[in-house]
Amino acid sequence: MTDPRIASLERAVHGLRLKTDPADLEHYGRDWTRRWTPAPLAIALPASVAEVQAVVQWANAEGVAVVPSGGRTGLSGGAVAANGELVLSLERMNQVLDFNAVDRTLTVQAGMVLEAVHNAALEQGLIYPVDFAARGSCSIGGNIATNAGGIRVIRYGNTREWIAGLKVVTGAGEVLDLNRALVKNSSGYDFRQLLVGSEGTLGIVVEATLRLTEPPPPANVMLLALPSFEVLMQVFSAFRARLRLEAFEFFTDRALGHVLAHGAQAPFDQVYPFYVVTEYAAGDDAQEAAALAAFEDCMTQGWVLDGVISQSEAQAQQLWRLREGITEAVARYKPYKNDISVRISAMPAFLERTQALLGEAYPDFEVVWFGHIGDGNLHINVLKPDGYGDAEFITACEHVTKLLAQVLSEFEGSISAEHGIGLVKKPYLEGTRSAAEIALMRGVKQVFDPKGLLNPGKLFDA
Ligand code: 2HG
Ligand code: ZN
Repeated sequence: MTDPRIASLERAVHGLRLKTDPADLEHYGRDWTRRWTPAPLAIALPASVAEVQAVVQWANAEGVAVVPSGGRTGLSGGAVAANGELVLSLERMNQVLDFNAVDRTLTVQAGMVLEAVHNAALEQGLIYPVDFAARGSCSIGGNIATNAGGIRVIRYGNTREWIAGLKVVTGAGEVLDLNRALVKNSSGYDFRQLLVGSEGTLGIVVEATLRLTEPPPPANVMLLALPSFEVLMQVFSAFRARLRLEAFEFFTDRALGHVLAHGAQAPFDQVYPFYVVTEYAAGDDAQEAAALAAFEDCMTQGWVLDGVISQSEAQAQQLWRLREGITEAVARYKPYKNDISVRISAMPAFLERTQALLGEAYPDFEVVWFGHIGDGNLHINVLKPDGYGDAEFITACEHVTKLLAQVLSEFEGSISAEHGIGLVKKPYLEGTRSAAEIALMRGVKQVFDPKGLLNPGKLFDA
């Protein structure tokens, strides 16, 4: 029997597209975490801001929880609907609304896929520079909701730097047009930035005005082989001192092993313990010479053992695949993911402590390290061994995450660098944010979403 609330929603929002097939409930009720069993009430697919607002107003009248939904590529359970919530998918709202050449802004609907945003910017001779491996599936609204980072943060910063304006529907059902693409606006609280990274708990992003910038100079990609963790920061400093870095990413031999097993081409004839893939401006002879000099200095110091420089766009992509393919290559092991950050300067000491902690804590589990070393952001994926039940494995990993959270709190780092808190990291929020901050977050939630209907249970419990 159909839930009477669905008929009520259909009456309240005339013409709203709804999906209730079991396959759709399953598809839209989960994200890339794959940990929770999806169980949404229904999927609403509004086509306009007015429809989003009407759905939220209906949800307030009926007391129905709403989970905003983009590409659902999140890794923290922020878009999971496992408790009879209404999923509000923005996927039909995926158009460019405006390009302004003078302001250098692109206004888009929230359901637009990141790659389509990139292409729309390129058509205007400009770039939207936030980029990561999920570009073909994630949506700009989801990127904004999590303040997504990625592989070019080192040069361009996180999503929040690129948001000139936001249109949102609050939990109370009001439409707010925030900042309206002003460059300067010193008129009180900046709700636009408050909404960025709020994980769908305060409002639903429906439109965004994005800042664009000029394309970078031609770049080369270099893959470096390193003997140890200890030299990572030295290599980073040596390269950053000489080059305009667009990216500086690292991964371990284990990570590479999984990507090769998944079909990528081996970069060297032999195996090394650690690798860095870096992209840097190489538009002229001086820049190319600087890159070679940085490489040679690091070789002389013994910090780098081997290297390859891309000779073509295709080879650059092959080298990038070694780093960007890791998440997909390890997915079949249902990894437990940590996405942590410390100040860049604290990285060497933190790495040492964490390596020792994980070595002791996980003698039986394979741990795959990679990440955005230039941003102080590490991804630590723990792979589930055969023979372990899902629940048993997660319990073991959560125990270690508690220890890791303690180390992070000593280092004044963050339990979520760029993936968000969602459901997965909720138990550890106190290690990263003070009690006073969390109390204020609850207060803010109460103001924007008085009935607590937007993405309930994400970030913190009611
Ligand atoms: C990346 O940097 C993503 O590739 C995913 O943030 C990280 O799978 C992960 O743990
Ligand atoms: Zn990442």
